[in-house]
This record gives sequence, structure tokens and C-alpha cells, in this order.
Amino acid sequence: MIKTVTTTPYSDQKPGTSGLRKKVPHFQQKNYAENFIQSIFDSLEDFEGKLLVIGGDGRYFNREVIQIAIKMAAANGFGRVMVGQGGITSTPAASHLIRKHGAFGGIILSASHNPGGPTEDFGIKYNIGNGGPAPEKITDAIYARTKVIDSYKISDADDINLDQVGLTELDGMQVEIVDPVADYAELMETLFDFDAIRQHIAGGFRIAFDAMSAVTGPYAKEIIERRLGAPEGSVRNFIPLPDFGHHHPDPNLVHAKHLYDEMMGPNAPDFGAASDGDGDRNLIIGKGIFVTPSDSVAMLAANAHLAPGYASGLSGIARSMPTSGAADRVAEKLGIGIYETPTGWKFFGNLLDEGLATICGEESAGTGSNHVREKDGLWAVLLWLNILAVRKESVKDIVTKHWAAFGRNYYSRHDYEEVDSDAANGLMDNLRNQLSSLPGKSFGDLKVQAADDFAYLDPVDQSVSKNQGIRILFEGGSRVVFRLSGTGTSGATLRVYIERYEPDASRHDLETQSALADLIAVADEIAGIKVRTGRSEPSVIT
Ligand code: G16
Repeated sequence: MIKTVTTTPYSDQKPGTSGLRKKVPHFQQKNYAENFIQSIFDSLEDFEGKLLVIGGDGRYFNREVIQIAIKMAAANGFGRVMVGQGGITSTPAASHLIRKHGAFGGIILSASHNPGGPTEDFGIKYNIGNGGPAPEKITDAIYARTKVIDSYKISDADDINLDQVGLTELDGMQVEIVDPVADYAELMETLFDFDAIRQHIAGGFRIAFDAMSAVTGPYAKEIIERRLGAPEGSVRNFIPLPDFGHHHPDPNLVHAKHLYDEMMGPNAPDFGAASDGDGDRNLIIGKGIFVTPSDSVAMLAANAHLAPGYASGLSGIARSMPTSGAADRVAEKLGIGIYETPTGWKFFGNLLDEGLATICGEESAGTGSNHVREKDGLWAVLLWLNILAVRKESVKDIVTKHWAAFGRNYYSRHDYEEVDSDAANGLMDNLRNQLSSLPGKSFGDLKVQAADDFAYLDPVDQSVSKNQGIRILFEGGSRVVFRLSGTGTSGATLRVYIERYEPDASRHDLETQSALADLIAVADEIAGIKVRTGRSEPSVIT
């Protein structure tokens, strides 16, 4: 039976860079999840009788909210929902399910790379029929609705057995529990040369993939070990756990340090990789060399034609504004378009739908293509494996040859986490106030060429997104970018992105932080980071 339940609004349900993310106890407040889900449905039109995909990264509280979402979908008139077995689907696999089955949209429960557990993070986001995150027009409408919502609809039927693959019914709506891996693995087989990769592995090429006790475990086991024949043990931490084994499922040099150390060690495998909580991010490390996410986008784009799915070339490349300009040089050489968008995968959707871009990437460890409408961790790993299998060179050789051909973009991101929100906003306001006076000023050898607050005009729907990060551009192509993260759940996270272009191959082997030292000092001088945040150093350097 369908019930209408009276509720009162919460004032803090504004979706961030990627949906609504809060601590679990926050989500456990009365009607908190229900209000947000109903606000999603209230912001959509014409979904009566249609299909909704519901996925989750398996973190703590996932099962409870999946049941709520199913019952609310039934009460609101969807005809069918498709849910990953156990309530688990990686974000890119959910995007694929939406596209493959022509769903109206999808609800994805994830807080991505943030930790999970009873007092850790949870999140809900809505994806549209193209499989990608809802654009701002929709997230703004959802937020507006959350502020005035006074009731929600839910079925009072019993819980669905999420572990049993098959078709059932709930209050007149079909519920299909599917194997979340099969469709995705098939899609990967259409894009990459599995035979070549299999042969390369059979020839002794060694892989270490760390699933970080998160959602990619079952996908990586199936694809890397079963289908590509890597020996058992190549995929580690492959059982998804609600608290990610007490770890932070963020594939970066801090939280995957053990993998980094192994890859730098004497008996390192040939290729090391990891993915995050919901499977959309990637970490790539070769024997003795870490590939920055920005470089990875550029190198994947430059070599993508070696994989069958991209053999006919790319239509264009898109990167988020804070991502380094390495991909721009590849686009220039290939004679294809390059697009610079605000941070957030949702901004790539229109470019992919219109065929303007084939490969997209972000400094935040996300890379993907037009095969789905989310970034895709395993896809990036498989494209690297395909390239390595064809070129039969080491990761290090591929990277250094790329730098020799295109120049090297030294790049680093400094994060100041859980900073007092007022202090962080004050820092950004102070930077904004300096924008007009900075151009022409010199700081040691560095002269400011331009400074602005990045705004994006979407070339497809002409929508404008303002205040997307402060850019300070120096003569010679170096730059510093300041942004506040839109994915944190406590206080504010200040991100400082630092980049220097070095064309001279004889200077390509510097240590990154020392290569950027002068820019790092100038960033502090201009923004007053240490004084304003009270921090003497960043919490995370990637
Ligand atoms: C999300 C977005 C990405 C973004 C990242 C970091 O990724 O989809 O586009 O780059 O957050 O955003 P911010 O700098 O605002 O914290 P994920 O993997 O968290 O879903």
C-alpha cells in the first residue's frame, strides 16, 4: 500500500560537486534520506511506468537506503527498478546499466572516495537518462524542492531480498536484481583488445590492482584475473566492505601508500593500480614511476588509437579547469578540440552527448570516455593495459617519451582539509578582491599575466557556471588555482593546484615539489594560506 508521510524540510540538502554528501548520522535523521529522494522525484517529469536504476557502492547504510529508494520509486509511479545484487553497483557500471537498458535515470548511493562506517560518509546523487550526473539545472531544482517539501510517498511493503538475482514485484512495480558485473565486463571486451592483454600477461607482465575493499573488487576479479588470466592475488582487497576495512578508499599517494612503496621497491610488479569507494577513480603507478592523473589523461588520449574501441581516433578531449594542460598539447597535436570545464563530471555530459569529446579527465583521479557518462577507474586501468600490451614498453618509457615529445607539466595539488569554513571563505574572498590588481605584479621571477574567477559557458546548452575557482596565470605558462572542494563533509577543504610547464627534456627528472617550490611560496604569499588557515602545511599532497 502507498502511504503519504508528512515531513518538514531540512535547510542543508544542497547537492555539491557530486550529489548530497553528509555523515551517516546526519543521513539517519528522521526523513532525511526520504526528503532528498522525494525532492529528486518531484523535480522530474514523465517517469510514470519507466525504469529507474538504483546502485550503491556498498558502504555502511547502503542497504537501508536502497530499500527506501525502491519503496519510494514504487510509490511515485516508476514501472520498474533495476538494482545490483547485494545493493552494490559501481558508479560507472550504474551509468552503463542506465544507458544499456534505456532507463529514465538512476539513483546512486555513494560518497565516493570518502571513508565509510557508522560515523563516516554517505551520499545520494541522481543521474539522468544519458547515464551521467544530473546537470546543475536539475540539482538546483532538487535543492529548491528540499527547502519546501512537506510530504513524501512510500510503499509499506516488506523489504526486497537484494541478494537474490531475479525479478519480483513490489506494490505493482517490477524489481529486477541483476548481476552488476556481467554487463560491464562485456562492455569492456568491446573496447579493449583482451587477447593482446592476455598474451602480455601470459608473457610474464605482472599487475598489482588494489580494490581498497571497495566496489571494484568483484569487477577487477572477474576482468583482470578471470578474463585476462592474471594470476590469483593480482587483485587485492577485493571484497567490498561497508567500512572499507577502516581505510580511506581514496586511490592517492597517501591512502594507497603501500602500493606506491611496493611499486618503487626492488621487486615491483610492472603495473600498479587502484580504484576508489565507488569505482570511478583510478591510480596508475608503473615500476618506479607514479603517473599523475593529469598526465594520465594526456597519455591515454595520445595512445587511445591502440585500443580497438578508439582505433578511429578521438573527436576531442575535455578536462576540468584545475587539471594540468598536458592534454591540451595532445589535442593540439592531434588537431582535435580541447574543452576546459568546471570541476565535476556532470559538466562533461553535454560534450560527450554531442560527440565533441571522446575522452575526459580530471586531476582528481578521474578519467573516462564516451562509453558511459561517469569517470571509470577500471576503464582507465584497462586502457593502460591495452596500450602497454601493444607498445611492449614499460610505463616509465611511455611516460618519459611522452614528456620528451610534448614537454612536462609539473603538477601537484595541496589540500588543506577540515579548515574552518569562515577562514576558507575569507581566503577566497580576499583572493577575489585582488583579481584586478594582480596582473602585472612580479613575485621573484614570476610575473602575473592574468587572474580571474573561472566561469564556464557550456557550448551545447549555453548555460553559465560562475565562481568555479580562482586562477592566477603567470607568464611562461605556470599557474596556481584555488578552489574550495564541493565533496567534503566537515568544515571546508581548500585545494591549491600548482602547475609549471617545462619544455626542456634535460629538466624532466626533477622532484615535483622542488620543481614547484617557487610557485608554492608565491601561492602562500598571495593567498595567506598559512596565516588564514592556521596550518603550516597541507593535509594531503598529491
Ligand atoms: C567528484 C566529481 C569530480 C570532482 C571530484 C572532486 O568525484 O565527480 O568531478 O573532480 O569530486 O571534487 P571537489 O574538488 O569539489 O572535492 P567523486 O569521485 O568524489 O565522485
